[in-house]
Amino acid sequence: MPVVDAKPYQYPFEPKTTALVVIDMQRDFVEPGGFGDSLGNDVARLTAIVPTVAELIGLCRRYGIRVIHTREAHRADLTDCPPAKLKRGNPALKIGDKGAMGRILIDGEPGNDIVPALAPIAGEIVIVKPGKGAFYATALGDILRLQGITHLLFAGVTTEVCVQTTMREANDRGYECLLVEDATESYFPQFKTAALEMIRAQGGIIGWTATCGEVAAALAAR
Ligand code: TIU
Repeated sequence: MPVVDAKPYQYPFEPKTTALVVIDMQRDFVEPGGFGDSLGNDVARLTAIVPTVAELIGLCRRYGIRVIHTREAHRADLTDCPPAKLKRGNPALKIGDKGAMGRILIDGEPGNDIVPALAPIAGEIVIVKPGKGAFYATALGDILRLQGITHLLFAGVTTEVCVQTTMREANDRGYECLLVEDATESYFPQFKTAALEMIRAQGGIIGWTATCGEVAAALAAR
């Protein structure tokens, strides 16, 4: 069985019962003109991790680890968007407004797509989620249970918002969770550092962290 030299201690996992969850690697967060940009963020930090996320996805595909993608998205009529979420942050462009890549954070709009370099392939599940967590109001929990998944590797953006929320949801549901450190990013470097530290503190209170290279080494050595 592969064993990752992770923090705070070793993380053994069986590829057949493990899934990689790639959170919200969408143009809306990673490219200029999307939702992240409209909230006043510099998206360059997020764009920079695309090659590492691509490497991790390729690795998982090669070793038979199921790859699941998520997208944060709302229905065109916004009936699944709480008014509080719509108003929050007083953004330059609100959810549903027309931006440079179509309507902001709306399912089916160009900006809502996963970036081309990380596009899902046939057979990979895409979870469309209205919240920050991927378990809220989605079929993710049922899918993982039916597929016999017990271990989850996490990548994507942003570390302290959708990634951490989903990892906490997964931890409460009994999954053994590992966040791939260099395949996740935040608009705020200090928030990424803090999120990684709080996840693995107290003996891995939420889960483990390791680099993409450390996951690759575990898979190569098994
Ligand atoms: N704003 C921010 O940091 N993140 C989000 O709104 N969504 C996700 O993290 N995907």
